[in-house]
Amino acid sequence: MDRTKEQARRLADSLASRGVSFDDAVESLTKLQIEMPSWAVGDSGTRYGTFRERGSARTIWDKIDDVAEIQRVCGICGAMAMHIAWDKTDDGQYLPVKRYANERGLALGTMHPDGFTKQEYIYGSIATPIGAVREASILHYKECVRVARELGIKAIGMWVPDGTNYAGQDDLRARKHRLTDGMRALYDALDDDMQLFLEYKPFEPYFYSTDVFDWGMSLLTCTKLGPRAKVLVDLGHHLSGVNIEQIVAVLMDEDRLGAFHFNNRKYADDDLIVGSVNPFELFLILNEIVAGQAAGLSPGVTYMLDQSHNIEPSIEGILFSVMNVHAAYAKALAVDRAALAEAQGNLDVVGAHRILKDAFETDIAPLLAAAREQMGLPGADPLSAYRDGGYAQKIADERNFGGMGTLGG
Ligand code: PSV
Ligand code: MN
Repeated sequence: MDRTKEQARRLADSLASRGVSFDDAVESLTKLQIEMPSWAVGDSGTRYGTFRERGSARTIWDKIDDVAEIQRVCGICGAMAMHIAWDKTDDGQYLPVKRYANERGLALGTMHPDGFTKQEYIYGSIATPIGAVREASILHYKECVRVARELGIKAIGMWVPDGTNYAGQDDLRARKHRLTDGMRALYDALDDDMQLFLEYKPFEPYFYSTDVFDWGMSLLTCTKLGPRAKVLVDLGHHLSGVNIEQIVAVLMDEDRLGAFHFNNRKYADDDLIVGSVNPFELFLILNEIVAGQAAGLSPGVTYMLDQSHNIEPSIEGILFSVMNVHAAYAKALAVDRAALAEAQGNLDVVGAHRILKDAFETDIAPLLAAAREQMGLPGADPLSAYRDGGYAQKIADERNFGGMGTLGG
């Protein structure tokens, strides 16, 4: 037996002793889907500036090509999430976009409306005191729903970027009412088979208050709207020390966990490669999902990346992120659930904690390799397959964007 097969056999035995089937775990790994945000493959930056990347996507067509390449080597990224600020087409036509994506084996994923790119949003979009801006925001939401319908998209991912910068600037309760009324207008515009994912964020672009500041505010608003309004958890949108996995557990239990924006933070909304700062936290989040789903909760959670790749090549950053989520998910599948429940029942604090650590430290490479083989991917390591495939060179050659300053070109 060769070394790889021997490693797989040993892992299968170890998993079996935990009540986990190797084949079932592989099957689950092939079924995971992570939507790629169109905005992660173009150039992005900070408020201090944007570094340009050789070969970065310039148009919606480039973005689709890049996601198709990501899907070629990862196999679990079959949809591109859209943002109708940045993906707006000049002629308002979106069917050609859908056709182009479908021809490359991709679907179009969650639709994100705008609320921050225009001058009129200076005091906010839907919670602003200015009635005309609120009305324009509602028209924009309705247009996004119309486009979603045309493209077969079933979810709107709503980040309300509104807030205030100074105490006393606006009436906080009045803002809450404007927010709820605006979200109701959006919710009511949805078709019966569409969902609304409401994202929260404690600060930025405003720094005194934001209108949907945490998961509680998002949940409260969703509860008022109806059962198809659910909370979107962006991993970067928490203050230091917040226990995100507990938020996930509570939302699942309430049937209000809608979607994730994966990324990692060290200080604020850093939008770094997910799993790069705190892989144990990522594992614990996925562990809650696996545990909840085993209990029949939130079967249809939508996963997306929401990252900015400012110094690393975007596609490489995205690939490594997808690999990190896939690995964390594999480890979450490797938890001995019966032993964990028993340890918890026995008040065995260290024993219970150790069961999670054992799963986290399990070498799950054979599971991922088997899943990737089953999906017919070019290799067991997506990043290496990408580097070997020549796509980076191809887009660097083809996408002439007029020079990169001191880097030449
Ligand atoms: C805001 O920080 C956010 O997380 C929202 O999801 C936006 O749509 C996205 O980032 C794009 O920057
Ligand atoms: Mn986000």
